[in-house]
Amino acid sequence: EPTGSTPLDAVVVGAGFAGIYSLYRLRKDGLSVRVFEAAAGVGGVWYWNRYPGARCDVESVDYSYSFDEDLQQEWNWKEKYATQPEILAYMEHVVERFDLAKDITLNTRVTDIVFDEDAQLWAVTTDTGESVRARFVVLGLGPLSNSNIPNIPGIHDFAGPMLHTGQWPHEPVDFTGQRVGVIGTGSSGIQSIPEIAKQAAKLTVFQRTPNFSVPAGNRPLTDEDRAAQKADYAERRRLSRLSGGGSPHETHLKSALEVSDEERRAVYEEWWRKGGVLFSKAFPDQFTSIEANDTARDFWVEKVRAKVDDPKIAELLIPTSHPIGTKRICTDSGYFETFNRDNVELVNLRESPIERIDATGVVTADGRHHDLDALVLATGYDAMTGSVKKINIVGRGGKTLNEEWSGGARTYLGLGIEGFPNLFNLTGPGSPSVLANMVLHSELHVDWVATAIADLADRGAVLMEPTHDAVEGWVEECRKRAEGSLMVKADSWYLGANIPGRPRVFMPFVGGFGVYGEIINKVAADGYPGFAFSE
Ligand code: NA7
Repeated sequence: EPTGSTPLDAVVVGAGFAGIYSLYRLRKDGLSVRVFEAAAGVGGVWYWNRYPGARCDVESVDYSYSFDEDLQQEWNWKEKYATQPEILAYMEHVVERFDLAKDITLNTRVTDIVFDEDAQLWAVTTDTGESVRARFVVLGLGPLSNSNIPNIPGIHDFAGPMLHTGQWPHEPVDFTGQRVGVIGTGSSGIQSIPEIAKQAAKLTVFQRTPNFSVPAGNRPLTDEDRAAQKADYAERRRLSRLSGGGSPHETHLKSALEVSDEERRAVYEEWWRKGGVLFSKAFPDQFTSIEANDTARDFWVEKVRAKVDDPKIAELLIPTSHPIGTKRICTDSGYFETFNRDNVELVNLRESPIERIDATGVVTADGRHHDLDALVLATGYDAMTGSVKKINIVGRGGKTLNEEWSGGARTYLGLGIEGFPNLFNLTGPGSPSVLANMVLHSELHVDWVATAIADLADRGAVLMEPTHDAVEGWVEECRKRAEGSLMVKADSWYLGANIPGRPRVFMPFVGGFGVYGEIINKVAADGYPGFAFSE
């Protein structure tokens, strides 16, 4: 766009759940909007994460948009926990249903976002050479979108296919007859390992840190299930918005330490049956009291020991490095049982770290060469800030966002950044996004931003940005809340601890999705204390 032509109202970066809804909502509010998406299709992480077994750990009925009643009544989820292809199909359906594609430019990566102080506009440049100007920038980059490729000596010498779970090829990968290695036992490893084991001639799992995982309890949904869910949707959404994690579930009323052993056991059994991440939310003090947390851990350990035939392997699979739930608890379908198979070997990297990778496999410190035809990297992400940092974002006074965040991410309410007026970072640091249902969280953020944009016009202002004190206050609030919980006791990606050299700052707001929503909506209702406005 030549300088001088009419600027857009808003540029949205990313066409995942947050970006798609941003386009829908801002366009509905009468704004001119363009979305840029680096991938060849919409979907964000659900476009990329095509690894076998990829599935959401939030129930499909909850992990879907609430903004349109007809949409939520008409869409039929097939399973309790949707697979990646089903979620992607849903997102494509939403784009088509609301005629969004015409404002989405695919195959286009935003490289620079630079604030022009004289024009009071953002200049957005892409890798296809396009340049546009806009009053507002909405970053919907996703907190888990920048793959972490570990810096293992020789990794690029591997001659066979090397696949990161978050950049999986589109053509289905067939491991039949192959010797496959998987590095990493986080959610992505734990979901893909059972599926790969079924195909491969031999599967070697390279485990540095074991993880807690609970059976998903997935099942197909019947017509009756769907009818019941839909009849109750309004109430389900209401409870979800008040809840800690964005799903309609409440913990037991009493502490894990107040109830009898029998009752505690019964409660854990019930939540184990409910499946997955919910297990860390059976009692209200599981994240604040290590004694309470230990009761959940003991129950979990007993369950896992019963699943694994070889007691020595069972012990290797039991985490000792962090309290249960302080890294996002994983959700599986037969993960621990997979280690009972003859074609699966667990390599304990704590005892014998990876020394190097060569053309034909992985060499561990004990001198073993693990021969491999294919290597899967389930090694996670430079989380929460990784994708933001890849873009050259320059705010007031020529200061880059990377400079602003060099000591760790700093935001006000997880939405505004000091010195970056009219730029909103969705579902990132300072928000509870990664601890919550990302779809409802995206809606919460986008609705807040849309309201703020409308309110800005109403007060006759052009720019809004958080004050220094407001950012300081929010950073401190997030720090205090995190330190009051057990969440800081794990070397997790919440802290950036998985990426060498990153400052250790606990990034998410741990006070709960409902509490967070109340805080940000009250700020809006009170006229945006903590934001400065200018004309
Ligand atoms: P995670 O949870 O970050 O897991 C990454 C795994 O990869 C974890 O087991 C790491 O071990 C391991 N890893 C990373 N680098 C290495 C090296 N260099 N050597 C050996 N092992 C390594 O990523 P996921 O993709 O599984 O899940 C991300 C989120 O997506 C998940 O929490 C859900 O919310 C959805 P470590 O623990 O660092 O010792």
